[in-house]
Amino acid sequence: MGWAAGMGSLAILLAGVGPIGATHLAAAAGPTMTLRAADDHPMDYPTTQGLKYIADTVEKRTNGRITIKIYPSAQLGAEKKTVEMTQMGALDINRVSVAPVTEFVPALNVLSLPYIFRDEDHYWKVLSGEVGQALLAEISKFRMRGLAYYDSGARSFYTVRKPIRSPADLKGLKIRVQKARVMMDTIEALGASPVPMAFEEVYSALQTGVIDGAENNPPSLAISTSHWEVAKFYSLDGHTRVPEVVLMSEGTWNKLSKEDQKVIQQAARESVDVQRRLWKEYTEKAMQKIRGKGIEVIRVNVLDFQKAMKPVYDTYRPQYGQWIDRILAVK
Ligand code: GTR
Repeated sequence: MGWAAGMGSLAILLAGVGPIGATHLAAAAGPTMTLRAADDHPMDYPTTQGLKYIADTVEKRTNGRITIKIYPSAQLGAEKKTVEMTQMGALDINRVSVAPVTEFVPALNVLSLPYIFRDEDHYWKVLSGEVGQALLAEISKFRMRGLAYYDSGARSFYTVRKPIRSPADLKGLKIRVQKARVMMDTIEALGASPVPMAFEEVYSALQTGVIDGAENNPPSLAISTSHWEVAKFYSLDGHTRVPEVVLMSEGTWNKLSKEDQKVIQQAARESVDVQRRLWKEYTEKAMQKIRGKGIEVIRVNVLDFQKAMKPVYDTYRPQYGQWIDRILAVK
C-alpha cells in the first residue's frame, strides 16, 4: 500500500470513531452508530430485557461506538408493521413473535403449527439445533436476519364469559389471533371464528365484546397486559409454542463490518440465556397473579384439542412436510 492510500484509510477511520480517543482505536475502530430496536412488551419484560442485554453488551464490547436504543411497548408500531419496517431498513433490530413473521417467511409456519412440539425440551432442542438454525437461515432470503429465538412458552385460550373446557366450547366464539394465516387456520379447526388484530387492541376488544376471547402465554396475559382484568377463564390447552425471534434488517447487517457483525451476533446468542431465565420467573409470577386475581384456571384434556387440529396438518403438510418431519424427528 502506498503512503497516500494508507493515510487516506486512516483518515476515514479517524473520522468514524468520533469522540473516542486514538488510544482506543484498535478496539473501537469502525463507524459510530446508533441502532433502533423495537419490542411490543414493556421494558421489564423478558424479551425486552433480552434486547437490553444485547444493547449493553454491544455498547461495552465496541467501547461505546455502537449504541442500541430500545423502543418498548410497541412505540414504533404493531408487530406486522415493525416487521415491514425491518425489511425496508427503517428499523434495525426487532423482537417479535414468529407468528406475524410467517406472513413474510413462509417456512416459519412450521414453528407455529399446533402441538408441533412435544414439550418444552423438544421445543428447545429443535430451536437450538440444526432445524431451528436452518429456519433462522430462511429469514435471510427475505431481507432480514434471524439473530436468535427467545422463549414464549405455550399459548392457551382465555375467555370473558364462556369457559373453554373442551374443543366443543369454542364453537362459534370470536377469538382474537395474531396477524398470521396459520393462527387463523388453528382457530378455525376448532370451530371458532378467528379475528386477526394487533396485540395493542385486544384489551378494548375483550371489554367491548368485539371478541369473546384471545390466546396467549401467562406473562402476556397477566404481566405485559391487563387482559386478566376482563378475561376470567384461562384454559391451559397449550395449542401452540410459537417462539419469539430477534430480527435484524439486512440493510443494517450489510452496513456493519465483519467484526461488528460478530459482536452483535454473539451478544444476541448470549442474550438467549438471560431471556430464558427471566421467562421462567415471569411465567411463575404470572400464574400466581392469575390465580390470585381469581381467574379460573382450567385443566383441559389436551389430547382432545390435539385431535381437532388434524385439518391444520392436512393444509400445511403438502407444502411443509419435510420441515414438519425434521422437527418431529428431533428426539
Ligand atoms: C406475545 C408476544 C408478542 C405478541 C403477542 C400477540 O406472546 O410476545 O410479541 O406477538 O403475543 O399475541 O400479539
